[in-house]
Amino acid sequence: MKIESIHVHQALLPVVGGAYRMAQTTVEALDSTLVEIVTDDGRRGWGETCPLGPVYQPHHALGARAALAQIAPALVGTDVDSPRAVARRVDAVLAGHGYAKAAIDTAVLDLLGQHLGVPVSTLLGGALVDRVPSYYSVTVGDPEESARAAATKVAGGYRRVQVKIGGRDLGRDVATVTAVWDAVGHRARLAVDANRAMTAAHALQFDRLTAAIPFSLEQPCNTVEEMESLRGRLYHPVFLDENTEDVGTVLRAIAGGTADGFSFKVTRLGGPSQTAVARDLCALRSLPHTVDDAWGGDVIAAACVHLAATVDPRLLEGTWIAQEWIEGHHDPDHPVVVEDGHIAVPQGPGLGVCPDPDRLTRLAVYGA
Ligand code: 0XW
Ligand code: MG
Repeated sequence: MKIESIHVHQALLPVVGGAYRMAQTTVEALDSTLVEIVTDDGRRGWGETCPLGPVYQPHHALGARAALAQIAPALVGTDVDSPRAVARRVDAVLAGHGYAKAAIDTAVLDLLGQHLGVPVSTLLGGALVDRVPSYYSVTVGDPEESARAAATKVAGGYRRVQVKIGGRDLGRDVATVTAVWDAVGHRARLAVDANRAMTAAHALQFDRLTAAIPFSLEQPCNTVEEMESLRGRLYHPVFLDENTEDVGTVLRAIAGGTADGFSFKVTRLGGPSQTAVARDLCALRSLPHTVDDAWGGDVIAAACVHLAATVDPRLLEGTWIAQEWIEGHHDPDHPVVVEDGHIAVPQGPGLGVCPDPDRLTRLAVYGA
């Protein structure tokens, strides 16, 4: 199976409800990049990368497309032999830019799955479940509004709620988390995500003021060094999200005891193959983690769910997908959706989703 051409598409994804609010940034529409690899035997494999705007992490849509313009010509005419072999070719023409390479890795897994007649979950280690738990993310808001949203979602089947905080008075964050806890209590597991907005001093104060509420504190501070400075000083377990920019950082955090868990973003780690390595490192130390991405449509959602299905259910915190915040689907025939707080693992060989190119804007074609 040889790569005949690589098509790069764009999908603009306006946020349902107008805005998604986090501590330091609010996004109103997301710019997703889809990669379609066409092989000489007529197969089409898909990948997707959709940074959450340009400041959530050091990724942006134009950067992804520039990286793909560098990579794609070098892949045309080469074999789709294994994800590792393709990754070596990709790494030989561009250093870094794992979030763009992630779309290539996903498309290669899709093609190999189709070729072998197995789902991507099988290529990643084998699905242990046929549906995975999702979690709901309550954006930064006032206490009553946040408590109401959390209670509604828990009543709808979600068993984990992430509450966004930060970028405002500490008292409001304490009040918000307290209100959510009062509303859902032990009916859901809580995560509190400051998306890097706190100083270490604020994180310590917030931690003490909420000591009686069980939750994991996700990425309160900006840098790995600040996060390391919190080690052993918090009541709450601490999760790393934005800092996990590659598997090496995950390894360092595990070895150094910096994190009690992780919120993995599949594209940030370089794709499903690299995230599977992070999954295995976590399994060695019984560390819980999510398997999700920052944003995007059915393709990245399917990739996340396939990988999440291979995680020891005891360690899987859930898979967040952007579906509730997006109008429509790349593949209306096989939409990836949350139902009853869970997401079914897509069926069939490969990813099990195939976008309709008419719903996308073709930006570039490399090869025939
Ligand atoms: C809740 N998420 C998975 C969705 C947004 O992309 C942010 C992210 C997070 O945990 O930071
Ligand atoms: Mg997070």
